[in-house]
Amino acid sequence: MGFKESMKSLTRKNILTAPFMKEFCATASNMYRLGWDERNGGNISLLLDNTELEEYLDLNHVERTIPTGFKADALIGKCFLITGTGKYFKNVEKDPENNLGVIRIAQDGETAELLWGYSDGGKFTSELPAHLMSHMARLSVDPDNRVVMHCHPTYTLAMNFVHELDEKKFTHTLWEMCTECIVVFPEGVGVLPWMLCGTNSIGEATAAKMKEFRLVVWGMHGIYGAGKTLDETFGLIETVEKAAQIYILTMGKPRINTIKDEELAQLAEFFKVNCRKDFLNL
Ligand code: 2HA
Ligand code: ZN
Repeated sequence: MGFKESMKSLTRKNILTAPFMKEFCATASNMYRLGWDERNGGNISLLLDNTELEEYLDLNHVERTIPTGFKADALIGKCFLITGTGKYFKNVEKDPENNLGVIRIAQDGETAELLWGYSDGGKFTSELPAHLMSHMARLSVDPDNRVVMHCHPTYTLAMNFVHELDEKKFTHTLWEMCTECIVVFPEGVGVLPWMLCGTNSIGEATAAKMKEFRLVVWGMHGIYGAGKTLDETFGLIETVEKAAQIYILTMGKPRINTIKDEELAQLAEFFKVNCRKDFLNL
């Protein structure tokens, strides 16, 4: 070990104290508290900054390698903090090292190098294809994207069973339910039909939608969100879930008052957001 390397290892900090780790754990706990992640439901991945990560981990030390089963060449050398397969959001905060892992995409683009975590011999979420493919899609349209988040929010899921799974109609209903919706997700919500989860196919379908939307509903399963920060991504899903809750609570009752499309357009104009005009009926 050279002088520079040994200085680095002497000053290396405990990763459990890292701000990104604390925020990640707090986010998982919040999602659990809201009932979005029963049992092992849901998964989160956060793209890390390698220079920051090096303050906590020796990036030359690989614990083990795990094949991913797909190519992610655009992510070679990039590191992610990501939830483990079969792990419960309920337990993330009290035992991050077992429930989370830090992986780096190896030079071949299809192997994950485990740098930290999954301490009981586990591995990354079964939804790794949807996560990494979504990261690639989002980064291609927004270089600042860092987060992909999946969960099963109750009212959003309930809405899937009683509302048409049509992107325009689904988005329009959400926009109508809360004044803030069109400002928070002006591009709307992408919608996929029910598909087999955990596969490369659902990963590819999700990533295709992610080029256009930061939110993608998985029909009768849950939702994916993407964003620059954990807060932004959580906030997107939280806003959809709130709107879906209002929809379910008012469903089947006479709608005496509604937010009109002209009013939605006024909101978009006033808050200077570029909304999907074709999702409005003007
Ligand atoms: O990993 O939510 O979609 C648990 C899930 C799968
Ligand atoms: Zn799921």
